[in-house]
Amino acid sequence: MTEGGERGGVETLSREKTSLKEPRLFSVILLNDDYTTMDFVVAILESIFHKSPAEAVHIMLAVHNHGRGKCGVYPKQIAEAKIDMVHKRARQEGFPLRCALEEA
Ligand code: TYC
Repeated sequence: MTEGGERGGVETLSREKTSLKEPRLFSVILLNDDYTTMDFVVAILESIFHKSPAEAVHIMLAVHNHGRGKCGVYPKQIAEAKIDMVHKRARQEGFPLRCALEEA
């Protein structure tokens, strides 16, 4: 609330409008390939996406069997940073593992 002014003894007050928007959310989608090892994918899901060992195996097998699977949902910058980390780690190990970004 901010003070407006005073006219004839009547004080007018004006309220500033604040509109807070929820951040847009994005899914990180893991893609299957024929060369990345299952163990490496599980390690990525545990270390970068903080999945439990059981969840990580479940997601890895879903990707292996269906071609793609969701690793998590994040604000855009965080999702992009995680994708960069996956691609960098995969490149370092010589695997073609890829992730995609999808608006949730
Ligand atoms: N299809 C791979 C294999 O048979 C395993 C794999 C799973 C690779 C998930 C990528 O996102 C992936 N070794």
